[in-house]
Amino acid sequence: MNPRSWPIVDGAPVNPDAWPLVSRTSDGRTEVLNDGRRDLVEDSGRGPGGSAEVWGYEWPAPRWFDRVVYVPGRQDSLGGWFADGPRVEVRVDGAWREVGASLAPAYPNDHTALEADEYVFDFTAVCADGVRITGTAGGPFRYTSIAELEVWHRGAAG
Ligand SMILES: [Ca+2]
Repeated sequence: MNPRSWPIVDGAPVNPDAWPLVSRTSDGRTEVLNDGRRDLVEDSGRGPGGSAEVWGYEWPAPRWFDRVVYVPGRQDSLGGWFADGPRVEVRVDGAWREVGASLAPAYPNDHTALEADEYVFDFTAVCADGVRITGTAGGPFRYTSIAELEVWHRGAAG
């Protein structure tokens, strides 16, 4: 897969050379994560499962960012949401660690989580070469879904 260009809405785009980092996908369309569209979705409905869900990116070199926007997939009563989390983790010097982030709106950890247009995680700026949201898959079919994952550097002090 080729690196994707990053949609520029405002602020500084930090993903011009982002590579997808995912645990499993239904259809292998990882480009859905940062194609700038919210009408195409991917999910983790097939594959081995059983471990933490991961949707994220890695970059060839560290960069600063302070916001992650997660756009969930379609509404579905069988799955697509996180039963816990999702948490934002970053990779610094090869190790993943959770960042303390504010989240708006609050994530309900049930099927109503898919009703929100987006979830915005804000945190003190970090310099990392990877970012991901992670948690346990919810619903009877145990999968999560995604339409877009944006990473921004708003320039907050860090
Ligand atoms: Ca998309």
